[in-house]
Amino acid sequence: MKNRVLEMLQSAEGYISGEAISGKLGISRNAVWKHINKLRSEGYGIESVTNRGYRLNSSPDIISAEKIQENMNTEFIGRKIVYMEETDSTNNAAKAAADMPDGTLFISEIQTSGKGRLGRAWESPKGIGIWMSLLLKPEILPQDVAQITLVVGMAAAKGIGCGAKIKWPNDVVIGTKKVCGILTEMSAEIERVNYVVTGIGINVNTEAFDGELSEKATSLYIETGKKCERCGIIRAFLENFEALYKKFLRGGIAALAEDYRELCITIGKEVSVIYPNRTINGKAVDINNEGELIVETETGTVTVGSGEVSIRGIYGYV
Ligand code: BT5
Repeated sequence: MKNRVLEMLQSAEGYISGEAISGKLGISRNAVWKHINKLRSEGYGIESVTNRGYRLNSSPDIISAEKIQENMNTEFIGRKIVYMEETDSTNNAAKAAADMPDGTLFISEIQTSGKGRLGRAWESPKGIGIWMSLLLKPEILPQDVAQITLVVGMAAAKGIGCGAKIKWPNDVVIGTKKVCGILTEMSAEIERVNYVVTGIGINVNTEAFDGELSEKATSLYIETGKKCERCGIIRAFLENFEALYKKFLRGGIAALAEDYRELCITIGKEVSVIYPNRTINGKAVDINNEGELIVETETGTVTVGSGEVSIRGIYGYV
């Protein structure tokens, strides 16, 4: 019934009286008032004026499968969507439902235990970000799965817009700050991938970050001063991802290299490559066909796999 009240507010031009709503829906004025209050508590801005009635001024940024899929032009990516109000981690949710179809999207309003790489935590507050994971079933070798992170990074940078760039291998940044992180996991045997789960976290309407994160994290709201509608970004990501992923499955990273170089902020930069037990400095010059970073150092050229490293610009995070 609450949804029918909402529909009436949405289709009204201007004000609609409580009496008109109660008459049309066959409920009491008091019941209408209760539904209006419930909608307000969900974030709808509903004005009420004596003798005129109610008017819907603003709607909360709600995620729904329907809204994401509205006019979406993908074939299999995001065609099935599992929406959750809350979960520990959308990557875990996807792994627990790995029998679902290739391209299924898992998305949650809040993650209580969002994960970064190497056991790090990913802050995923309610309602203001995009916390989602794609379940993929590619016929590729396990050693090539890390390359999917690069494809996801490209789709995320394109979907986010605002001049977002990729910081190799798994960050998307605006300017010098991280707006999006990617965590790719898999289940595989030696020669065969069972499934891949790639998780994407995008800070959308975060107003400010606390502590350490205020130095290195940003959101679309912080960058643009405007609240953004999350479903549009998700749809743009899914459409970009499917196009890039199909190319990747046909021709590997080599098929995307040109586009990647344009989107990657790391290439051409002086970087520190931080391994668990040592750090090397040099200039990142390119990526190879395996998606590894080629770094020229004083003692020669090294290729860096995405596994256990962090990259820092010599002069800061990027
Ligand atoms: C990542 O790890 O950047 C991967 C993040 C993946 C998150 C998505 S959300 C949906 C899916 N479900 C999950 O549970 N995870 C995925 P890493 O490169 O290790 O970076 C982690 C570091 O980024 C942390 O140690 C913090 O310093 C920083 N960080 C944490 N939360 C952040 C946020 N919301 N925005 C920007 N930086 C953050």
